[in-house]
Amino acid sequence: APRSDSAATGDPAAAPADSNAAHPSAIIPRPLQIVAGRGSFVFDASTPIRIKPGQPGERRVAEYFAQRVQALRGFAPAVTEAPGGRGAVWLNIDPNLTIGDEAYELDVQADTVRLSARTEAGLFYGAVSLWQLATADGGQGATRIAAQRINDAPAFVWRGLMLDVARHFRSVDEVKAVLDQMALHKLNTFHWHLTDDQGWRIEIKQYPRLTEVGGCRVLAGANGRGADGKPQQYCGYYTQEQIRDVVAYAAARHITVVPEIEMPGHAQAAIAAYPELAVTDVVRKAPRVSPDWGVHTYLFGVDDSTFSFLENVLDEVAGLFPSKYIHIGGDEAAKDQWIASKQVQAKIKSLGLKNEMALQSWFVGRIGKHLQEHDRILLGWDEILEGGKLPASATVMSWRGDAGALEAAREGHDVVVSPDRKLYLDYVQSDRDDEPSGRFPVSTLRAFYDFQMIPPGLDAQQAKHVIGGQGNLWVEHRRSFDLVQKALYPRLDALSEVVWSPASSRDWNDFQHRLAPQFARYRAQGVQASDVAYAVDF
Ligand code: TNX
Repeated sequence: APRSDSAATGDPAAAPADSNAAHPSAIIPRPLQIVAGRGSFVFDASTPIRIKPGQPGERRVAEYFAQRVQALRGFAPAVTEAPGGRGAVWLNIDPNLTIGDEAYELDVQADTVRLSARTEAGLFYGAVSLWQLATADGGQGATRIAAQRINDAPAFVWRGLMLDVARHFRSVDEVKAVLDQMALHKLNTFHWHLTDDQGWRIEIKQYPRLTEVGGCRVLAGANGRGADGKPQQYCGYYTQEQIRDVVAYAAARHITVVPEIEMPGHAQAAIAAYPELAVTDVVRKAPRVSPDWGVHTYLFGVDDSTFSFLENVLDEVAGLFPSKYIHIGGDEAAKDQWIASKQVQAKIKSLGLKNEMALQSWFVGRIGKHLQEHDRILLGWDEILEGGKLPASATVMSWRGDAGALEAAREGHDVVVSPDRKLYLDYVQSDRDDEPSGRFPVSTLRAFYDFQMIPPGLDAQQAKHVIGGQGNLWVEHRRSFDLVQKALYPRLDALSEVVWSPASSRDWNDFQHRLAPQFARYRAQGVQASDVAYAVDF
């Protein structure tokens, strides 16, 4: 957007006239309630952010806000504990407020802005909203924010995004860039898909081969050979120090990182590293880490030594991730190897179980018990419901349509909805020629936006078990970070509104208007959003 020199100097008298007029509230996700006021607040380089003395929570939020403002408007407002004065932005954490954990109140008037919350998280979300209002014109220097009063609180406590880093590895900086955007969309749960057939991406001190061997794969395509005829090997994993760094970076943005360690299926990379973990009377030689995607046959065995391995891994994982949930996968465990194994069949018999499905249920129960000893909650894909009774505290992530969500909620389990086709981010967004590769059919921004969080068929009591939703980005088709970003944005905007805003307040037309300033923000931040999706839906 063009800017005048006087605006860039931050002189309030010369500040642009109501630049927000076209977007009276350029906030995504849409707040619960907005009441328009009169006039506008001049926000410029001389606007102080006032906090109370001895309030580290207010200071952290103020400094985060000031940095975000600097990145887009080119000036960093001063954070001060000095009282009094007009023309300031006041931050206030007040434990006596009677609003929700993540709620905030933002009151923009012509002479002051007051932002209040009961918790630091609430204040953080209010600051994100204020930042969006203050950056709606896409320009630099001084701006004006239309007077308004906002009351806001999220509809769901689990507002998630899953990133698969197993099929294609992403660096720590790239993961942090995704966390930055999650925070600016008020998403609070990052589900990190760390292991799969195509790669084991987390350092486990007791089992170094998991990353030495399991962290490398030969890429499929051209028989996995490069121009020189040699196999094209590529490796990547996170050290435990890097994991701690990412967890802290996320926590500073009010995001919990939930790790996923896949079992009993999607285990080929682990078995390539330690073939003794396999069903050893069926798998007689170590496979290689899968160069190809699809559903593979390698399953963990079910003898005590394999459980010791899994428990040791989970113990290290629990030490790295403070999240109360630990995701154990559970999806797509084709039972062929268990069926073919005499050892496994003998185990099924000795446990008095009916079949392989029941064995998987027993497996999940055993791991759940171990996690419970660490005071953690087992989370898994909806297959964990099959074959027997799931431990009461286990939480289900439903992906195969609504069926898993309905069953879980009816049985009294908490459930996070993330149905394939609806909230998956690996589908293409258009059928245009310049659409990057991805899965078919087309999943448009509009379809994403129209998603209904509560599957039809639940009564009010059961519906309370739907604790939230999440978008899942699988990356079989997304080898580069550019492609990852184009898959994420702007569908992340739609997702954030689906999980934060009540269904009754969602409005597609209004959302489209708010996307225009959002694209300006993406451009200013160097985020590679997909303008294909934007163009198609407009
Ligand atoms: C199924 S969704 C999977 C993933 C794949 C995805 C897309 C789910 C729980 N499992 O392993 O990446 O399809 O191909």
